[in-house]
Amino acid sequence: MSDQLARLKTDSDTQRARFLLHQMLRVRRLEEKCVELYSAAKIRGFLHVYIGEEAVAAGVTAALEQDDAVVATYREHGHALLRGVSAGSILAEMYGKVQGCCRGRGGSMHLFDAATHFYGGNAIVAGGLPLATGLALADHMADRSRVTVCFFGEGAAAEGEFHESLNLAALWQLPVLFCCENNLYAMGTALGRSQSQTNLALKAAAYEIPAWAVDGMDVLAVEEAARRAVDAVRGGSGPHFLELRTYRFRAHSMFDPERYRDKAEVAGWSERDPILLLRTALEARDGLPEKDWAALQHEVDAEVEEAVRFAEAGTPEPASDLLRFVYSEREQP
Ligand SMILES: Cc1ncc(C[n+]2csc(CCOP(=O)(O)OP(=O)(O)O)c2C)c(N)n1
Ligand SMILES: [Mg+2]
Repeated sequence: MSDQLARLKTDSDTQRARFLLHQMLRVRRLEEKCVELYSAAKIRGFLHVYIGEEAVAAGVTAALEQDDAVVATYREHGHALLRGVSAGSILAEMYGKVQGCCRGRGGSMHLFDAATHFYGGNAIVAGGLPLATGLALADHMADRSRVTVCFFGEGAAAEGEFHESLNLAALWQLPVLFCCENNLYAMGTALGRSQSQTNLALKAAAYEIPAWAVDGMDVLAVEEAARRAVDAVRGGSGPHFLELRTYRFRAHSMFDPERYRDKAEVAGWSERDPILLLRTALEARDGLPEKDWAALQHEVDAEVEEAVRFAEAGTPEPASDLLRFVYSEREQP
């Protein structure tokens, strides 16, 4: 019996799984549409999709409360969507329209939305770690019970900011959950070609941070691990670290000839597509009749099509506004 099947025991497990399946599908469809729109030159600039890694964002965000903060990388469309940034404002941002979450000034890599506590969207590898640590420090000093979750790729472990952030978070026992999205490659560099220690949880353990590795293709396992870690962080046990073992099915970005990995390797991982795994487990439990699967797809397609309409109908920022927000517009006292 698969691990997922073993986790689906009761009706409420099945309901929960269907929710997670829906969340993963929303991310998948939105990004498939992004790729299509990019190819049609509707979206420009850089575009890094998360296709294959959806179980990580879906499982972890499902364990959060509304006020919790999230910091992510440039591969962050799904994290933003699942935290409540609407698909319309995400797409409008990529189109460079004022209706985007950053008025079209940030684009794909810099989604940001203070209202949902989604603090980016960071193009600098490891740049999110000190930001998340700072947010957690502020919460700690203000005695707030909020948790900050920081997503980053395994490539970040080679950066000084990773080590500085883990050290200070542990030293000051800050309420932050570090989620390392280990998809085995940093652009074209395999983990073992850049790191002497490839066990990432051990790096966190060196800073006295409780850390464990999770199958990042199994959304139920991710959610369970995230719940445990988030509860511990919220309960005052200091920072925690999850290494989520996953894989991206598509190229690093839209400009990547993928010469560093075999097609057979990608095909092998595709058999563990997180959406396929969960759908199969649900069907085996009679928890997803064909008509429900079709309805789910229909719902997700409708959400994405509506987002495209919203972005297309948006307006570019007038040239006269382009110097706004360089400095604060607040009245000086
Ligand atoms: C400080 C810094 N160095 C280099 C780059 C160029 N760069 C962009 S993405 C990337 C790979 C990062 O890989 P990883 O952290 O594993 O994230 P993934 O893309 O796999 O999600 C690099 C080196 C950058 N953006 N920032
Ligand atoms: Mg990576």
